[in-house]
Amino acid sequence: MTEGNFVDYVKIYVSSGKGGKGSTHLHREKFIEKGGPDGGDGGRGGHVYLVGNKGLWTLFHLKFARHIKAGNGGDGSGDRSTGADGDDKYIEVPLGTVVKDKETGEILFEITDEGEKQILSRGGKGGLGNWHFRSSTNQTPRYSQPGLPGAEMDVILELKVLADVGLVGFPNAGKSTLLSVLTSAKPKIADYPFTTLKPNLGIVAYRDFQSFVIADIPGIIEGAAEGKGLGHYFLRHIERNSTLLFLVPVDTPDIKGEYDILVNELTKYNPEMLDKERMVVISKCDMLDDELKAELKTELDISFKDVPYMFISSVAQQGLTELKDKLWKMLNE
Ligand SMILES: Nc1nc2c(ncn2[C@@H]2O[C@H](COP(=O)(O)OP(=O)(O)OP(=O)(O)O)[C@@H](O)[C@H]2O)c(=O)[nH]1
Ligand SMILES: [Mg+2]
Repeated sequence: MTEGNFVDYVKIYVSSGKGGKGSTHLHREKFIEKGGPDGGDGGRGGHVYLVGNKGLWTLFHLKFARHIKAGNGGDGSGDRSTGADGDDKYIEVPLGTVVKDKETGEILFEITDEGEKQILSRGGKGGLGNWHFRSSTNQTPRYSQPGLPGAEMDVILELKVLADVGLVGFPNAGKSTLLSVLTSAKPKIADYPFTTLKPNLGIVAYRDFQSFVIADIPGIIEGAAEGKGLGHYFLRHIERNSTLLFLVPVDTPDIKGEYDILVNELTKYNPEMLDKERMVVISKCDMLDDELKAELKTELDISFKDVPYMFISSVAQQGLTELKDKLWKMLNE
């Protein structure tokens, strides 16, 4: 995935197909002088459907799909033949996609299950052919119904649950590096603050074909709530995550102090952020030898009494399996 693949909101315009015309046809055959009406019905216009796909995690694939249009129904014809139905369109969306009418803001429905199919825009009905209108008083009706028009609408698709785990940390803490070693995402990594400007998502493949999603967001600094750094508006991307992973580099002079600043900024953004499961990861621990690590551990055991913490190194690949195991446990508790 590339920089900024985190799309949880798209506007699209959909239109279903119009129904085909019913046919006004009179039967003709050699030696039969007066054939009856035999005009067939028009086919129905194509529907536009939304379909749940658990392999999708964002609405990124729809970012540039401005107009999605289903096919028109075919016209009916003689010999009572019905026109073909218009081609249906299937829009695949991640589970947790909420559909709203753009005009009214009304929630239309939500896709929550794999393979769940709902009609977003219904195709117009095909018209009836003249065959239907024959009667005792009119043996040869010369009229039929036109097809009904399709429906057009602007809709908003919004994703409720984007990622399971959100990474929180100061700039340069190693968030993007961690994402790159846990997932196949390739975010930009560099030795300067604010390398990440837009959120990135990655999928962690876990044992037995399970998976969960991690979101890497820009770094947060003290005063973010007042607009310092990149501000904190992008916290909305992790607002709905169930678990927050706080990253503090091992060479930070006051590890607990930095963690407290992060927690404080999150609280200022939305106090409910603190209701989530939390874990602290001390990153870049390859910079520390075992002796120093043991010393630090004694200190941190006291500072982090109420929240679990662990050491990792993305570069030296230390603690990564343990981290995945712990996250998986937290997510499934
Ligand atoms: N020694 C060491 N360096 C690391 C480790 N992880 C990341 N780094 C380095 O730390 C620097 C910052 O890494 P990033 O992953 O870009 O940090 P970030 O938290 O995403 O930074 P922003 O996007 O600016 O918020 C880079 O130079 C990385 O190479 C690690 O495990 N060990
Ligand atoms: Mg980054």
